[in-house]
Amino acid sequence: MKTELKALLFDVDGTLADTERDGHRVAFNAAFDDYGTGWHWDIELYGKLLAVTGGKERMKYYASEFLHNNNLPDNFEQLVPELHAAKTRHYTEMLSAGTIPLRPGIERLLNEARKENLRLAIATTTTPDNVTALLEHTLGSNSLGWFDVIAAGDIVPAKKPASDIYDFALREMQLAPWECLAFEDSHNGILASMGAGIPTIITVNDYTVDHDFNGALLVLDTLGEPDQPFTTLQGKANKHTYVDCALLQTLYDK
Ligand code: XBP
Ligand code: MG
Repeated sequence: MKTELKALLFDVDGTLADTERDGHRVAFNAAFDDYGTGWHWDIELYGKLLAVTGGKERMKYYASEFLHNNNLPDNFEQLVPELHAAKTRHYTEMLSAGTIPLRPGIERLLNEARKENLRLAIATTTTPDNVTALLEHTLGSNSLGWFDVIAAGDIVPAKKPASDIYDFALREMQLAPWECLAFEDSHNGILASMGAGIPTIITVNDYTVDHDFNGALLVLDTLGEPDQPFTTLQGKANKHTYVDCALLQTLYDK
């Protein structure tokens, strides 16, 4: 059966923007300070905590694996959603100050894909407000309408590495996985996208450069720009130096 590339599905954190180290991590620490927990997640520790996706889930993982449930406030279970709401406030304020830009090539590729009538979607673990704030403050509020579906946060039972969020986005778009390409940055991300059956392109960041991306169509340092070529870490991009729709079509046709 002849198939056609119809849609691009994007992860957010680490893929659209480098949000973790200087965004989410800083916002978590600000929330911990607000509540006087005495916790601080430094850059190295945060890298370990990224093993678990989702902010609430990450705090629980920290409590059980790093604090070993010692010195936890009695009301910890109730405190987690409150801390998370405070963290979301800090994070979205940071985004509205314009401190976190999109990664190279993202804006260019989204614009080109729209011209080529490729459909767009978001499939992320992060809270919906965080996605809205990132898009509004980087691409403008109209950009929310560029995406057929913004699948985010707690709308599915299981977060990445489960494939649920991608399965949800595919259902909403009424597309089969082989009609799409996904963009991810992490091992948990590619487990989710490929778990849903979607061929996946990876752009790494400092936290994910050593992750296992077995099965990826291509692993790059960034999507690149005409004057800022990408470096290929896995797979073949032939003569291409930045990701555009022509390269995506070549990868898809393989
Ligand atoms: C992103 C995440 C998110 C953010 C925090 O994973 O793990 O949890 O770190 O977001 P992915 P919230 O890029 O694979 O979707 O605090 O809003 O949950
Ligand atoms: Mg990610």
